[in-house]
Amino acid sequence: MPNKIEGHFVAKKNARFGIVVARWNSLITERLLGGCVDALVRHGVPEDRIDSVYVPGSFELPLAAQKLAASKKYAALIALGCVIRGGTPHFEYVAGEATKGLSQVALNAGIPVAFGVLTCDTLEQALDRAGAKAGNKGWEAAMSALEMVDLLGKL
Ligand code: DLZ
Repeated sequence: MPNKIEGHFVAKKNARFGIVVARWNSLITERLLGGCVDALVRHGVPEDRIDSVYVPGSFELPLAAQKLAASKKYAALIALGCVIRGGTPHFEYVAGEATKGLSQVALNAGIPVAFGVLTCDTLEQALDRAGAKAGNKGWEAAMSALEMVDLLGKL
């Protein structure tokens, strides 16, 4: 049997988490933030070890995440946003840049940057993924941050 190395959903002692939240579509992103904080706290992260930073829209998430990563204060970052398709190509640009930028921050800084950005066709789809029918993507992003912090500590 190969050695199996995996992360668990546990809060590392003294680990600090930074959440970057887009204000655009705040009806959704506030719910994502609620789910995200709830997941972290329920898994043992004290609230005073969680910082939330607000940016105007999802396009700005990577820059704020980069600045937080550079501070070296955080075990992981979690980016929360909601991009809803409209009648213009804005959707592709905003969602694409947020995705690329956030993954670059993670690779450059060497810390997990969980992707909690919804990319939906409609507000209804977004609501479903922000605490209604399809769970809460903010919660899921927090869980992946916890798992990755634990995993990286073992590698
Ligand atoms: C401009 C814009 C548009 C059209 N749509 C969204 C969206 O669905 N979700 C989101 O988070 N942000 C959107 N924005 C704002 C951009 O992310 C950005 O804040 C502005 O273009 C200013 O740089």
